Formats: sequence, structure tokens, C-alpha cells
Amino acid sequence: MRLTSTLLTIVVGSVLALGACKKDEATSKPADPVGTVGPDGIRRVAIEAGRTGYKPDRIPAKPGEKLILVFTRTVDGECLSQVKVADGALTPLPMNTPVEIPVTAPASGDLRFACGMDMQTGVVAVN
Ligand SMILES: [Cu+2]
Repeated sequence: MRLTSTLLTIVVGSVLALGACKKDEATSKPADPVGTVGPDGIRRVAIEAGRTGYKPDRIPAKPGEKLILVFTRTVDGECLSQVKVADGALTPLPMNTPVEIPVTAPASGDLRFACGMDMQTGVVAVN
């Protein structure tokens, strides 16, 4: 009897935990490294600077392609409050405010972006 109720508690607990997990996934936007092309013909890729770093953290691009990275910081704290793209200046990222940074993909290889402390990183990747 006691074992049964313990098992039941575990099962119910797991179901509740799974449910909570699923709900989390549904509310957070999936990473989309492709983005959308605006009326100006320039591709915009939204990047979330959040709890787990940059999402997406790898944006495939064509050689020399011009694109606009749209960073939105969704987490408090100093770490992701600034972003540095390639060898450019540090750009402040206010909370929940999209900040557009135009970039040109390299002829080959990766164009790197990182937080102000160089802890979180991502790339615009040319294959
Ligand atoms: Cu950092």
C-alpha cells in the first residue's frame, strides 16, 4: 500500500515536471538562423541574447552577403549587456530592445560575435 502511493507520487511528479518542461519550450521562441528578407532585400536574423547565450549562435551566410543581426537581450546581468561584432565597437544591448547591427559576411570562414567579456560567442558562418 505504502509502496503504491510512493510510486504514484513519483509518477505524478514526473508527469507534472514533463508538463512544465513542455510549456517552457512552447513559450520560448525557437532559434531561426535563416531569418527573413525585408523589402530592402537585406536578410535580418533575430538573435536572442539570453540565459543560455546567443540563440541562434551559428548563422550560415553566403560569401560577402550583407545581413542585419537583430540582437535582443532577454536576461539581466552585465554579461550580455554589450555585444561586439568582429573587431567592431562594443554595442550596448538594453533589456528586451531589438538592436540592429549590419554585418558583411566574410569571403570564407567565420565572422565572430561575442559578449563584452568574450564569454558568450556566436558566428556568421560562410562555408
Ligand atoms: Cu559575458
